Amino acid sequence: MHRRTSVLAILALALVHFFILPSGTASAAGPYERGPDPTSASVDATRGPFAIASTTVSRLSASGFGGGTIYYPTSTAEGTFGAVAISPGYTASQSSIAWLGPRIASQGFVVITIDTNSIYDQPSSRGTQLLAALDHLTLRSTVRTRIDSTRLSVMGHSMGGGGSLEAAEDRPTLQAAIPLTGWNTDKTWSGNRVPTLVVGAENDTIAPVSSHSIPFYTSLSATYEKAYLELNNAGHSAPNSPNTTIARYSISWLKRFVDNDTRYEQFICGTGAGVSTAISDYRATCPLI
Ligand code: 856
Repeated sequence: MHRRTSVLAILALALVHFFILPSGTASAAGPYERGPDPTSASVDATRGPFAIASTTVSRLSASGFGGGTIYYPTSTAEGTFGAVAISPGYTASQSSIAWLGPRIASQGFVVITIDTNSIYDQPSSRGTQLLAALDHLTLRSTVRTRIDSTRLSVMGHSMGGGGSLEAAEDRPTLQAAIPLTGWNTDKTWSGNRVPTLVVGAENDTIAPVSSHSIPFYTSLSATYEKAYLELNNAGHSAPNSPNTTIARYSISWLKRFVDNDTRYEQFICGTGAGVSTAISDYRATCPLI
């Protein structure tokens, strides 16, 4: 190749991988960033930019949890993805939190919604089962090669949310935890080092924010990233159907802490963060530590 042509080719290649800043210096995008630059509309959307597929994990094939459904981006063009395991609440099955599977996977995560061994399992057991589901994802699942096993996270509803706090405290290498209207008799989570977004519902009478989500949030160490999102006028079952506010803040939290994607910080700590008629309270460790 002519020297002038090869210089141009190298410049063009560099531009694919680097952003040119106003200062004239170039900086690499985070290596785990996936998908296009987000917008307020894209974090609210019912589907993200990735095409997805799903595969079933039968109860018989599962070890340490009750089986589930894996939702995953079909593309392998951007490398591996972070992963999320999600537990339902007391007496509920994965169907109760199914909407979160495709909603989060289409933003660029491998997601497993689980059934628990028993629908009566308590939060500590649900925490252990979330970790077993992550182990299944990374070690045994048919999609294991699509997953970055160093970038894992947990979510759950009610007793499943209480379980997500248990899982985070038990496995501090997790990158994010999101209890959704979480329920747990344990209100002391100062030992949790995992960036945690606590989502409460203002009118919840099963896990009242005054005795669950707010004490959870307050007990978390300010040494680690945390946020409290309270859904205005909402009840305990808000996480059981598609909810734009839950999606927006959960996706942003997972992107920021599982993918180390600072493009999403605007939705956690920007001027508009927590400002909505759908939000009755919002607190976070802003600016992020
Ligand atoms: C949907 C958690 C004393 O505790 C309760 O009454 C209670 C009820 C329900 C849940 C829960 O996980 O609900 C999610 O089943 C605690």
